[in-house]
Amino acid sequence: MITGLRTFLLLLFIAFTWQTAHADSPLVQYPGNGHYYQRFDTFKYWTDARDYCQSVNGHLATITSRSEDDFVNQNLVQNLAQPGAPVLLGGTDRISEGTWQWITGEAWSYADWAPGQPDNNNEQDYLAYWNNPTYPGQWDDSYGGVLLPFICEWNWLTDVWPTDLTDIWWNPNEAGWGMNLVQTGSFVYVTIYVYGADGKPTWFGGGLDKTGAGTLTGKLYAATGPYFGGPFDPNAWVVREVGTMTFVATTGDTGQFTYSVDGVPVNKAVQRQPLTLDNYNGTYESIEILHVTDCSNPAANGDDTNQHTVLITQNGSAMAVTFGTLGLPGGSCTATGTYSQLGRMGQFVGPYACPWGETGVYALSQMNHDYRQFSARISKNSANTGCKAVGQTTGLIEY
Ligand SMILES: [Ca+2]
Ligand SMILES: [Ca+2]
Ligand SMILES: [Ca+2]
Repeated sequence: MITGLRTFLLLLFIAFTWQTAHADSPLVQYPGNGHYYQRFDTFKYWTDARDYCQSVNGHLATITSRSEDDFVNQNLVQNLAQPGAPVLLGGTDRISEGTWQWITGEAWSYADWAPGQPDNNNEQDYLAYWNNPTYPGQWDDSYGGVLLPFICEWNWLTDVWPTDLTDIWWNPNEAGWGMNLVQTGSFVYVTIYVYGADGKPTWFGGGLDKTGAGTLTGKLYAATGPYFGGPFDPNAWVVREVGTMTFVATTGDTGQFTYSVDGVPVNKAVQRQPLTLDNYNGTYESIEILHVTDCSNPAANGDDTNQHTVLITQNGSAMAVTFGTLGLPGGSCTATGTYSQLGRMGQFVGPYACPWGETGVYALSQMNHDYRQFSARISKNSANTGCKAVGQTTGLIEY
């Protein structure tokens, strides 16, 4: 009995902390610079938070003025963030102790340290809103090895989670129903095909608008109309609002879809439905835009644009990607690994090696192929230089 109660309380506690841990803030825009900000309450280490913001095409927030500071603090931190949990920002002094830098390269011209901070207590190198009621809105140097909430910043709304959700989505354990998403810009049209209480085919539709990074919301509609076997009488078409829907993209390939029809709530985990494997075999003229961090030689950090010839050989899920680096001796590097695909989007990951001895891990995600070109997000981690490159690439097939 005691054990049962304890288990119940433990489960209750887990459920409670899980829920609060995912109460991400809404997306807010600061009129002063037009930028967008969102607080994420899935706790991460600073480097993982930095990588996450990059993966959704933003950056850990940089606070470069009193007014930006006040806006972000008042809308995302004070009385809003989880009590006692510092909120990570995109500043660090890990390269040179005491020399604080923004990860974007913006000038360090403004700071709002709490009294006594930064104190580098036991090697603190990462900037955070302290979220301490004694020092409301002020900053602390915090730890890289503690899981904390964080704030991403985007310069443009079109940058906020720029995944193209267009695909057929389903739950692989529930074959027989599904939904189509068709995205243009930050708008997504949804068609859900399910079954009514009578077991007959039923579909709902409506539009979703982006309301946060990876979050879209909208109204859901049902329609009745003339029998398909007869003449189409437009006056017989009747549309009725039945509820609301929310799609939360948990990754580029998975999401949580919540909707209601006349008060009946539905909550489903969905993912892109596997259709076929695209054929990437070919030689491409490719451009990649990379953001490079963590190099043991700090001078190698920064933004990088490269033009490559990329050779892709593919046999089913076995894939090799050879990428040349213009201006470097020794020719090209080759990554050998596995390709997989859900719906329209593929991914590849494998170790790479170069003739000059460099090795590392090369990954492409959100790969999209449309006959003569491909696009993908790219990440490349060098075992030799420590450099981590994250960015985007596109390639046009060569004749
Ligand atoms: Ca900023
Ligand atoms: Ca420090
Ligand atoms: Ca400190």
